[in-house]
Amino acid sequence: MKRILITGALGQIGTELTLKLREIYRGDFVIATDIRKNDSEAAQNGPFEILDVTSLNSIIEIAKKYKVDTIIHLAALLSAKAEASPLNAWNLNMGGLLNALETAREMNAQFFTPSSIGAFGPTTPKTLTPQDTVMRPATMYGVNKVAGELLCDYYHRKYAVDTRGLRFPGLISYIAPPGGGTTDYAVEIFYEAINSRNYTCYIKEGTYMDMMYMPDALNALIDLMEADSSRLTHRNSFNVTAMSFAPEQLALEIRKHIPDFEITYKVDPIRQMIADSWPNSIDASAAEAEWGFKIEYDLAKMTVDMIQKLLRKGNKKG
Ligand code: VAH
Repeated sequence: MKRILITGALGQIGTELTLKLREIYRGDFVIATDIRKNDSEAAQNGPFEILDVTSLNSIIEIAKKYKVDTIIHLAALLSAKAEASPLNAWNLNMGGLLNALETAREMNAQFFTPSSIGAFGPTTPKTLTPQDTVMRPATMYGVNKVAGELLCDYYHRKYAVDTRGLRFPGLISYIAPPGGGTTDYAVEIFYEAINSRNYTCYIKEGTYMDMMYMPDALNALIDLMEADSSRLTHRNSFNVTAMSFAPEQLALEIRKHIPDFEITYKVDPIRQMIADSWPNSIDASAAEAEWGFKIEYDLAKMTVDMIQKLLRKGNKKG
């Protein structure tokens, strides 16, 4: 029986992952942790601990208390917040990751942490970005992600920790909103389309970025963690994607369901700089070949589901 510790469990990925893992495995063996508690189901319907991942003793203490054999490390600052506060980002994104890896080594635990398309930079081939290519990111978040991938591979090579990771694209979800990312517009737009029929987008027209609906992201994470280790040539981390679109294409898809929806633009230069440094589309063939990565939601199917679920939820954030 898996005993899973999730850090950053009340964030965009963690909130839904915690609930899904408690459905798949016995709920009392999925320990959610975050820097503070909230009233979300993830914090209420199973074991929860306050955890600051920058404290090695704290994470080891919780791991030993629950005898964990799997660590899913999600606690991190996303790209825009990291660019606004680079030293804090280094401390949390790298210090927290090192502590989580040290804990996995001590507990002989399997380990997952997400990388991102943010690990690529302006000199990376922009179309169908290969699994193995130039990675010289122009942001602190990207530096953290590349260094994180290398650190996870190091812990696998040197200490035989079973580390695995995914280079996630922008993730779109209706349960917990993202916080401080560059791709957040692709989530905010749905709330505003329903609320006010208008969205002012901070990313300019024609800016393509890879995206994925959260159900596909969670399935990819679980499929990777359950994949036969002997099949993995790569580990940290796999390119995965479901779609690539620019803001105007998402707006067009939303207008098929909300005909009077209007998008306007007020570009945020920092997040535009970040987006411009990332690929337009990435190649996920290594993930498909090595562990059978597949997706269920394309842009049309995701848009229908997002609007239906937000209307049913009453369109409140969080
Ligand atoms: C961000 N949502 O925007 C995250 C993600 C690829 C984007 O890493 O920072």
